[in-house]
Amino acid sequence: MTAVEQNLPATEQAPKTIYLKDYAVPDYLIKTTDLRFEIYDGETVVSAMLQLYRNPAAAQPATQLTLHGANLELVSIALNGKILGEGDYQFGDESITILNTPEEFTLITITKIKPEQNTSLEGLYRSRTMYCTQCEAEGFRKITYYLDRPDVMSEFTTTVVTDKKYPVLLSNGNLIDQGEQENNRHYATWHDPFKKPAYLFALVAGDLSCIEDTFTTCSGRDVTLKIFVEPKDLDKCDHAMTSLKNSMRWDEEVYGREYDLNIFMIVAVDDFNMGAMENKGLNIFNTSCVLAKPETTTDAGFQRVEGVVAHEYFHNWSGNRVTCRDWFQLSLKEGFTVYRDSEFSADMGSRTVKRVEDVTLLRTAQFAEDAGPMAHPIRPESYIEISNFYTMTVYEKGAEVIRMLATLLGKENFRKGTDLYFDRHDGQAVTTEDFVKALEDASGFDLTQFKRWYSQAGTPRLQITDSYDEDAQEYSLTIKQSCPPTPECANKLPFHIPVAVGLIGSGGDLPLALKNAEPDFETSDNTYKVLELTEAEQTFVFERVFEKPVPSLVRGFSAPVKWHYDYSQDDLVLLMSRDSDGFNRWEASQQLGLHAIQEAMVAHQQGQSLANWQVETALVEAYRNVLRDTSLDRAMVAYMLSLPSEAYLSELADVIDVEAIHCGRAAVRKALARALRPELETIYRAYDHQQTYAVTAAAIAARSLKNVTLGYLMLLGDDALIKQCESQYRTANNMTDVMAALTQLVNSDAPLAQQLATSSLDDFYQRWQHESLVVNQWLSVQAMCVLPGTLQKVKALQTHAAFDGKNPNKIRALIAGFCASNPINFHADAGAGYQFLADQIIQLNTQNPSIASRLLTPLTKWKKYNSQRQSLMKAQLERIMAEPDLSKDVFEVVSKSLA
Ligand code: B3K
Ligand code: ZN
Repeated sequence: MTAVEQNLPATEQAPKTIYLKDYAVPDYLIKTTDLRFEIYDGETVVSAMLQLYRNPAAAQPATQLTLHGANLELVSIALNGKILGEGDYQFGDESITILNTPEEFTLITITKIKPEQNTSLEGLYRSRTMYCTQCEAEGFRKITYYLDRPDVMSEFTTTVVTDKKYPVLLSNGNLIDQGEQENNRHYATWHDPFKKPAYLFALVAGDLSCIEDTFTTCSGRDVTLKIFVEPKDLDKCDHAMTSLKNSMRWDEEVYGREYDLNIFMIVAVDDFNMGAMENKGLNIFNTSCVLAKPETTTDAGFQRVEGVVAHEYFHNWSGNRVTCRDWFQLSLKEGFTVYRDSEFSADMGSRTVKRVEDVTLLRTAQFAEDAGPMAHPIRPESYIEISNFYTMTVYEKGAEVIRMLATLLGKENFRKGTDLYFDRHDGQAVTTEDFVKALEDASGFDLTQFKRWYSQAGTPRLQITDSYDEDAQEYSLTIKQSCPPTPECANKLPFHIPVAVGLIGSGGDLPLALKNAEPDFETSDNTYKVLELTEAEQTFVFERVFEKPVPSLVRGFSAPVKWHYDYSQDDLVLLMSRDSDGFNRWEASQQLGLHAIQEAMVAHQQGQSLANWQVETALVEAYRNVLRDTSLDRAMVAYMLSLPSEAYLSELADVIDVEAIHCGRAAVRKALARALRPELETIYRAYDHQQTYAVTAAAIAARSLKNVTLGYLMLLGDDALIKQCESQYRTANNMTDVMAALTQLVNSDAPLAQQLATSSLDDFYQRWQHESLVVNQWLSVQAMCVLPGTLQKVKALQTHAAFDGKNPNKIRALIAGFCASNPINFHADAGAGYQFLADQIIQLNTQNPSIASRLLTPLTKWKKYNSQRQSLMKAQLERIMAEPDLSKDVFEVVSKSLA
């Protein structure tokens, strides 16, 4: 029963929904914000002096002011120097309203907060030895009374006063004063010359060490760069610093964006709800996204550091200089910035590999979100709790939407558009409409229809058919688009979709001449064409096609869609070896693999044993060719060899058959391992395990392929191979190879592997127990073990010294590792996994609502399972729903899932 159904008094009723259509400009604006933080053990006193004035753009001159505020103890409040009494203001739900406010005034509030007790990790809180903040989206209201909305931008001056046991005192902007006080205390004052919304405010106080460097900007200014960490982590900052400098240079070269302050700081904290935060001049990072060194960090970890450092740095322009008018516009900064960081990573490493990784994430996690109860457009129309909308859709699909704009406009026009956008809106809080308008104005393109990508949720489907007229030498592609209904909209209008294509003939790519088309001046490559699909159904005719081609469709995944064309196995084998689009070679390998797995799944569903499952010779030969093709990028070989994941197979299914997916996929992998053993062993043996570790694209690629082959070989259960794997675990000089070997030992059911897994896990913990981020890897490898009995182990690990139920990284490693990344075990044992997850949510609901709500994701998918699982999952959602004091975060996700 919901709060509404229970007839509760108004204050306890269901939390209220906020709508985009209700947006109104703020009544007051804040010229300057002067903050003073007196931090004492157990309590912090915050004094805020705000210069307020009526917003000339408001519909009517306001005579009262409502400020946001949550969990604050008000000490005093004064308007223009006069202390206000109880009749001068009223408290509301997370707010205070000051009555009879004049045109312009100074408001001074003094409040007390308790950072030590703040387990939500929003606002000012304590992480291990330091104090830090997280204000986006609405955390600033937990610090002081304020207009905590992004369209109120103010100039901040911040003084932090603490005991000297916290020697480092930081905030946004430039240090303008510092000094000593009585009682062994000291202070620092920072001033940020750039107006900003409160969500970009940051403060740090702690005993921190730093590495320092400088960057000379394109106009010749020297910028000091500092990365602050706990002293023990000082040896793990170099990669982040290099990534930062590369990002700064790249943003100058690719977008013409120069950094604007004389100092840029990053602080790493252990307890952090997400990856990092782009506070002006003072980024605060989860340690997992800053710290990296070969002995402790995997290649994926190194790449994550590079990507997140770049992402947060790029926000300085896409987010900070030009910010969001309201939170419905979140994708304005997030989609654009993800697109920017993804292009940066593509330029730093391998473009095709990065694209494969991004698309894999998109079509497992984002497509699943689009198909579930929380589906929303990249610009949502409503929300209950904005924290729930930092989603795959807003971020990753948002980035795909920007990518499509770049594809449609072409490189030059896109850059003209972004230049105009930054120039026109510098210092403003704007909307996605403003962004698109700038691109239209700069390029002359009409993006009216394209804007449906911002307002319609759901993943469009493309049904593609073709015909070849040999006499006319014409080849036609007919594309039909549709989009399934989502909670906010049943009938979708056609999208404007760029469909990049090529045609493959017997000698490779064919030249493309589109019938009745304007000559294309921009592309020099006449074998690649972007078709613009705008109708529900459209036919594109190519002329002078001298042989029947195999189409290479949606090249580079040019649009976030699910597409289907009826390829034969031979077509796919051809594309896999001959397509000039590297992404589509991989795509063909995935479709081949998918067919093979689906066959095995059917056999499993029919009760056949998969013990000696065989795959078709053509498939084996296709993979053999890939393994032998030394011209191919090793990373691409690794990805081609990695069959579609269980998550992707689940996303594709109408009803998810957990066991069939797991067993079918495993059977195909094992069949390939048996058939390709000599080639796999050759690659594995050829790898030089003693070479010096490097994080170059080539070295990462070589490790990745070697470890994929190890994964296949370990399926054979052969003692010699198992010993080889254990030897890799023991002797590797880097964490990528150590973890790869450990993962294989842990997941193999061969008795020898199990025995070695136990000893290796013990050894690993002994060795790394003092490195928190490494311990997280140890937790997740166990949580993700596919063998039976994992839930019991996870429960036991919750009481292990390695686990800390308050630390989001540990929760993600152990709890999410099991519930979100171990389907075969999460869905086993008559719902024990579901109950376990619900227990965790109930516990976290009050402690850290935003983490609780994120953890819920696997249960929200309940309608995709068979009826028995559906009822077990639903029962747990209902159990959560019945809890008293449900946070807005959890309430929104559970109620929408049950609707
Ligand atoms: N902007 C932050 C995310 C804040 C999430 C608040 N719940 C990090 C980022 O996207 O760069
Ligand atoms: Zn971001």
